[in-house]
Amino acid sequence: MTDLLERLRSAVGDDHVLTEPTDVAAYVVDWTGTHRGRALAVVRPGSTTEVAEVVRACAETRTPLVPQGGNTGLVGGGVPDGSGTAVVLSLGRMRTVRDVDPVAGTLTVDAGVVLADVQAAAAAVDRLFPMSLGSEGSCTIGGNLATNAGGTAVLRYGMTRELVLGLEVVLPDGRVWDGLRGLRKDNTGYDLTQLFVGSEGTLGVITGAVLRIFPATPRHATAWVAVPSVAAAVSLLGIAQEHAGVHLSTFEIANRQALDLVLAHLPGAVDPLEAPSEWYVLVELAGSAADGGLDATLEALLADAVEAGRAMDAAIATGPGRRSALWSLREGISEVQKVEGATLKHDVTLPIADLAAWTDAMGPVLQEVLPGVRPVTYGHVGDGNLHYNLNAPIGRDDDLRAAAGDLTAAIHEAVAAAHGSISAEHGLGRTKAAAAAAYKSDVEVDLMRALKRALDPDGLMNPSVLLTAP
Ligand code: FAD
Ligand code: 2HG
Ligand code: ZN
Repeated sequence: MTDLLERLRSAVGDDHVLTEPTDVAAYVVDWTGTHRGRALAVVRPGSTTEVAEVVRACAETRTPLVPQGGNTGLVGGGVPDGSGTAVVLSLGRMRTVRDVDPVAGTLTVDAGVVLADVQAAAAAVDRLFPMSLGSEGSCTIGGNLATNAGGTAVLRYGMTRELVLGLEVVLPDGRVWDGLRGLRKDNTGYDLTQLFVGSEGTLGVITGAVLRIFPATPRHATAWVAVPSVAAAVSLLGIAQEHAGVHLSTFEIANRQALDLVLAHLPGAVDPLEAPSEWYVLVELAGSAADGGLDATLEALLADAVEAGRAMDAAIATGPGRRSALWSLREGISEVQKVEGATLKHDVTLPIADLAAWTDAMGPVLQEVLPGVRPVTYGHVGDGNLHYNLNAPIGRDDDLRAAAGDLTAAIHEAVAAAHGSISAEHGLGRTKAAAAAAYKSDVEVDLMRALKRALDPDGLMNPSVLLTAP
C-alpha cells in the first residue's frame, strides 16, 4: 500500500494525493448524503498522461478505482464503498478547453471542465452548447458523458450521447485510446465513443471529448403555465409542438407540492400566478437573432391551450430577470427537497401517451404504502421523464426511510408494467444496479457483463456500480 501511494505521488505530485480524512471527506460522500464511503486515497492528476500512470499503478496492484468529476451524481456512482480499499481519481484539475471550431461545430475539452465553462466556451464564439442541468455550475463534462446526462434541453438537442463526436479514454490497463475525432461521418466499425457514454466509470476514465456546438439562440420566450392535470400538460405539449416547431426547446412539469417547497425554502421565490393549480409547465421557445416573433408564437399557443381547457393561466417572462425567476422555480426543486428533509428519488421514463394515467394511478398506491407521503413530481415531461420523488409525511423522515423499499418496489413495478425505464437520465450507480438487472433479460445482462469483462477483466473500474458483482 505504501508502495502504491509512493507511486501515485511520483505520478501526480505529493500535493495531489490526499489521504488525510479532512482532505478526503468531500470526495467520499455523494450529493444526496446517502452514500458515504472511505478511500485509500484521492488522486488528482493534471493530464491524460498522469491519469494513465495512476490507472496503471492501480491495475498492477489490483486496486479498485472510482473516477469522479463534480460529484453531483444522484445514484452514488462517483463515491467509493465503505471498504476503504479504492482510490478516487478526481478529474477536477483537468479543465483545459483544448480547441474550438465554430464552423465545424466542435469544441474539444478536458473531461474535468465544468459544464458551465463548456457552455461559456461555446458562447465565446457565438455558439451554443445546449446541455443544461441544475448542477451545471459544478458537474463536469466527463461526468455528463459517463452518465449520459439529460437535463432541460433534451427535447430539442438530445441526451449527452447526441452531443459528442469523439472521446479520449484511459483504459483499465492504463493504455490511452485517442478517439478525439470531430467527424460527423465515420462508419469504420463499432462505435467505441458511444460505448463509453453512459458507462459510469466502469469501462475506463474519460479524459477528453470532442463535443458538438450549435448556432446560438439568444432569443427566448418563456412562460410558467398553470395546467389542470398531467393529461392537460401532454396536450399542451402537442399544441406547443404544432405552433413552435423546432423553436420549442424546453417543456418541464412540476406539481404544486414541488412549487410549495420552492416557495417555502428558496430565498426570493414568488408564485407568479394568483390562483393555485395542481400542476405547472415551464415552456420555453428559443431562436437565433434572426428569429423574430417568438413572443407572438408563445402567446398564440397559450391562447389556444386556454381555449381548449388545457391551460388555466400563464405568467410570461417580460425580460431576462423574469425569465430567470421562472426558471428558478423549476431548477430550485432538487435543492429545496433536500432542505425539506428525507427524500426518495425516482427518475423514471414512461411512454408519453401513458404519463397521465400512470401518474394518476400511482398516487393512491403510494398513500396505501405510507399514508401522508408527499409526491414531489417534476421533470422533463417533454421527454416522458418524471422525477417521481417523494418527501416524507411532515415531520416523519424515519417513516419514509422505513418504507423506502416498499415505495420503490411499487414504483418500479408500475414503471415496468408500463414498459418504462427506472433510470431515465441519472444512471444506475450503486443505487439502482441491482434493480435494473432484475428488469433486464438474461441476454441483456450477459451482454453487459461480457463487455465489462472484455475491457476490465479484473473488475477494478468502479466495482459494484452499474453492474452488481457477478
Ligand atoms: P460525478 O457525480 O462525479 O460522477 C458520476 C458518474 O460518472 C460516476 O459513476 C463516476 O464514476 C463517473 N465519472 C465521472 N467522471 C468520469 C470520467 N471522467 N470518466 C469516467 N467516469 C466518470 N442529471 C441529469 O441527467 N439531468 C439533470 O437535469 C440533472 N440535474 C441535477 C441537478 C442537481 C441539483 C444535481 C445535484 C444533480 C443533477 N443531475 C442531473 C445529476 C448529475 O449532475 C449528473 O449525473 C452529472 O452528469 C454528473 O456529473 P459529475 O461531474 O458531477 O459526475
Ligand atoms: C432535475 O431535473 C434533476 O432537476 C434532478 O434531474 C432531479 O434531484 C432530482 O431528483
Ligand atoms: Zn432531471
